[in-house]
Amino acid sequence: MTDTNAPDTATLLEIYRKATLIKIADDRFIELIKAGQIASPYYSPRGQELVPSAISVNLRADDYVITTYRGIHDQLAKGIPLKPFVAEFMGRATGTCKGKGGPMHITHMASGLPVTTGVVGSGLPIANGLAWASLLKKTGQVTVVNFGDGASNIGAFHEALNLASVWNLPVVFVCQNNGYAEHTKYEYGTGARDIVDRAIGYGMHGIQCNGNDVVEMWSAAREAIERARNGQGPTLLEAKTFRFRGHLLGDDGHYISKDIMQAAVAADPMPLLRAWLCEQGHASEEQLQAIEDTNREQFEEAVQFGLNSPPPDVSELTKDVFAEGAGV
Ligand SMILES: Cc1ncc(C[n+]2csc(CCOP(=O)(O)OP(=O)(O)O)c2C)c(N)n1
Ligand SMILES: [Mg+2]
Repeated sequence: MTDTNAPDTATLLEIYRKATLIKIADDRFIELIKAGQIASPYYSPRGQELVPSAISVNLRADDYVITTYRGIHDQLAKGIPLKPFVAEFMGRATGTCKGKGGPMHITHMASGLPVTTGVVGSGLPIANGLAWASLLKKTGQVTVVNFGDGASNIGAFHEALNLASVWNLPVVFVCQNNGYAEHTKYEYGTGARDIVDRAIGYGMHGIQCNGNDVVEMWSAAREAIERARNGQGPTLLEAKTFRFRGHLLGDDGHYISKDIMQAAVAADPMPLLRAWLCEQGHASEEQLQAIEDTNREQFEEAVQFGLNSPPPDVSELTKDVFAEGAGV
């Protein structure tokens, strides 16, 4: 009998494909920024790859994912096309937002990525709006909104959870708890022992999982997404994880103790997943290598596409500012 609480081999390999694509993109963006080929602040998701990879295999193409400045993992996992994605990151005219959004505001409606925002916590009320529209239109879409542990201390988090509960909205609130908000450790800024405990106060279903464990993350996401899809309302899903490269590129991590860092390195989800897939007989070394090679090739094609694309023309400056028909 198939164990419905565990992902099958094809699903696991799809999660691995997404996770390695994120890791490759992360390494390459850092290289390009350091080489002066991209001018941008950069918030690395290294260490958090499995969270959106295991979530998105449970989503429909038309489901929505909202994310933040630390969002390339969420965007790639949802399936944003690589060339316009990289071009947008570089601020080029061929990007998903014609180069006018840049890395902080990458959106792509066709991939179900309507909002990326740098304003901490602001994605949550927007998720409610999208979910409310899906309910009214009876589309069956689910909205997943990603945010950090720090964001759970912002007013918008609490207002959004309350309203989502009252209106029984099809939203999954995914807190990617990486233990830090900028350079502030969780315990210094967060009163709740666990973020998932905050679900109780809003009468909401809550799940906590190890976001770096592929099976735990996949089944937690599946449960939350199915509940939302079946009319059982929202879930607060706390995925415990870690970010290896600090808050933003250039952060030397001096505020993270050696012990914490050592434990995090030992629990790095990427080498662990690779070894586990082989041990469990889901794939051979060669198969996994082939997945990585294909990802690397495709990402590099996208990088070259971006580098060879022009910046937006100055005539674009006043376009796309107001909705058509707004009469301005
Ligand atoms: C409303 C608002 N307040 C403050 C900031 C500055 N800021 C940027 S990131 C950040 C920390 C957020 O931490 P967390 O929610 O844990 O997300 P992580 O960066 O760890 O993914 C802060 C305070 C902001 N962008 N928006
Ligand atoms: Mg955080």
